[in-house]
Amino acid sequence: MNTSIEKLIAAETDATLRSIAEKVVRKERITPEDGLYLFEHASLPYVGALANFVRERLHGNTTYFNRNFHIEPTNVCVFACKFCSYSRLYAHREEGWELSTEQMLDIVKKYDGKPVTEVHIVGGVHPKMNLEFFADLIRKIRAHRPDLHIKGFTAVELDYMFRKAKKTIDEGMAYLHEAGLQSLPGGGAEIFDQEIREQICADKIDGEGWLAIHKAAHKLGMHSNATMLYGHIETYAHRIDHMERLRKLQDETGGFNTFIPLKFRNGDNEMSHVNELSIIEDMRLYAIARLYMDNFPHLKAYWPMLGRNNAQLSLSFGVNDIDGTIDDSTKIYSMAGSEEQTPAMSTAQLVTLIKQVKRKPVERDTLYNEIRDYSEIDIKEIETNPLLN
Ligand code: V47
Ligand code: SF4
Repeated sequence: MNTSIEKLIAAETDATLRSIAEKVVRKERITPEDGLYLFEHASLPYVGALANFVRERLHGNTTYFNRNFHIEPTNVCVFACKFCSYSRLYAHREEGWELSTEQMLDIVKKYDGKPVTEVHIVGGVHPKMNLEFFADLIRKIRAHRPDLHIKGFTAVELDYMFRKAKKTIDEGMAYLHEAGLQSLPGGGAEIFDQEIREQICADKIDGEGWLAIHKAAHKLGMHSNATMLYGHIETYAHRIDHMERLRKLQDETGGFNTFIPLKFRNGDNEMSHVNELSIIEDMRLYAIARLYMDNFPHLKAYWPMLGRNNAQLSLSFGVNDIDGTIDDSTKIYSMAGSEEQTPAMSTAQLVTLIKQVKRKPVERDTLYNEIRDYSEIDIKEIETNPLLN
């Protein structure tokens, strides 16, 4: 056993915290009660060291990033989530944006010849952008750039599209998969507990509906991510309930790649009166998530939301993935008050960020196939070689 972990456990005076840590070391699953106990009683250094132990057992120092860009087709949305700073109601759609298929293809074409591997498509739920509209968009992107992995649409968008098209979840998912949709992002999950949902996002798909959409995608062999919006009005028990439901589905399907906690940002939305959490609480959450989500291979800190410095810090608290280059192609977080007002990082910047904390930067594709290990490549070479930067 790792002696520093043995010492950490031996020095702990709380017997419950000691027994939870022993389970982690033995690779035994921790229970919902254990998870709650960690949130209520564990210090940041304690859960941090344990999470780092698990992270290194799974991935060593490897820290993944990808080269990606987003397309946000619209911020017009039929829903009215209280935490959302980004959407504009359909009645006020003149204040928002609506991209045509041609405009979205122009965004894709901007990356011709550039070594991006993924396009992430997510936006508001616009009543006129239906299943056929998006199937057509996906087919056109694939025809133009077959090597680009298309990760698109939250379960909220999909649920709405399928209902409007009068398709079952299985039929709708198969239809988009056939058109070329390859995986699903993790958005829309928020907090599964219905009482919390009623207060923050009453009118959209419920937790069980979200899980059913991801299950249908997994059944087709597609992979997906899962998010959790934390740090608003939820309790520790709600976080555990959320992670437990995800862990159960993952036991069944194995289709999730990564778990992405999303910190609630309070800029310019109907929940602006709710204070944002401290960085200590953020890091404790990442660490406990790493310990709890034992069947999720990856834990991602999404830097446009957390800020690049905090994302870098999270690499010591269980996180092994910091998403991608983004290229200033998303507005969800800048509009919610994130310090990242124009989120874009070059490969050299991402690599530097990871190297500064003595981790190994590895570019991945959406499915975590390794594309390139950057640990031995000089930063100057990355900066000057257009294929690398
Ligand atoms: O579902 C909206 C969140 C999500 C706020 O799968 C907010 O790789 C914090 O799904 N404060 C959409 N969060 C983004 C998303 C995502 C992002 C990055 C990577 C992946 C992936 C998926 O954004 C929404 C909601 O939970 N969100 N407003 C806010 N004020
Ligand atoms: Fe619409 Fe998504 Fe914003 Fe909710 S979070 S209002 S579903 S864009």
